[in-house]
Amino acid sequence: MPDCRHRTEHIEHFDEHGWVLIEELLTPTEIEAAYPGLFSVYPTAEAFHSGDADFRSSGFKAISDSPANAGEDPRFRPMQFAGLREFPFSDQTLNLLALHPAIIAVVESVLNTHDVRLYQAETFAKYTGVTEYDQPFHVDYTNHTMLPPRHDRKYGQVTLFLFLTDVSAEHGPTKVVSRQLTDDFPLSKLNSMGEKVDSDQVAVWEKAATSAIAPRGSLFVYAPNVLHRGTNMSIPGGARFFFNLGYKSAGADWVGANPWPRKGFYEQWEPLVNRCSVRQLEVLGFPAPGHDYWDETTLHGAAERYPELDLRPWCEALEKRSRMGTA
Ligand SMILES: O=C(O)CCC(=O)C(=O)O
Repeated sequence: MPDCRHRTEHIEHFDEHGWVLIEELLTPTEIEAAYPGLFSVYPTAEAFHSGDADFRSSGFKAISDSPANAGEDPRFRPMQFAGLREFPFSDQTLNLLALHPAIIAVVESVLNTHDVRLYQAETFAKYTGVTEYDQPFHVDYTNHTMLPPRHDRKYGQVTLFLFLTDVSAEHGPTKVVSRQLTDDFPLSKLNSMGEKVDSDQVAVWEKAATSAIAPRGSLFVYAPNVLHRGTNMSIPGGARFFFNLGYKSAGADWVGANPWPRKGFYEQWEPLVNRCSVRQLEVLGFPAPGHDYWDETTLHGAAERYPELDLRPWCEALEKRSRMGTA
């Protein structure tokens, strides 16, 4: 069922600036329902900073004193990414946040099509003191797509941060710059591997940047050619958790990140499929009921692979096509 919680003004803001922050798209209850799953993957801020031995904390300490992690200048450091974990997780409530109908509705509006796909889903955790989280301004252009994005919404892609905890000015909020200020700037200079940009230019962007500060449940949405950067976590004993999502228009084969078929052998894959609606499965890439892929054999094979999945919508669509002589 469509669950449209955003407003036209949000999409207008996205069209004008290339980004929008939709405050409290999901409720605190919806977000907190995923905390048992989230905190089976990560230590809470309190657990992490307590200093107690904890297997969930070890990845954040491994190379934190290496030269690659030293200094205070804004750059990309390996430890900034220590908190990335790929979907799907063993907790289905956490997984289903990535496919929440209200998020799919935002993506449909932004990309101006119903035919959308989730191509990336990773949770991200940052803890004060693990590293200097300040990054240079960059766009996500090179590591999400092999080709430059179009300026209209055709073949679109969009990155979204679903805030799993509150983000204040001290929680290293993302800083973002309106696309209007960078429209004439070559993308290759702005990607994360790009050339250094003149410091006067950076100062102009810094002054114009907005910090994405908002409570848990908020959704920060930005286009692949929008300049942004992570900032340092300064809150004592703090942490920030978010779901990093990438959606694209179906058929944009030059855009991608996490291939879901590779997750097919994870033990959490089948339970996730069983919990998804038809629409959520379409967004993961299952052909819709009535698609030409479905015939007696593929339906039989799908029933064998996912014995608990209710395949009636696909069966009914095939029967209808058979009656009409189109199957
Ligand atoms: O943490 C953030 O807010 C942004 C991170 C980011 O842009 C990146 O790691 O490339």
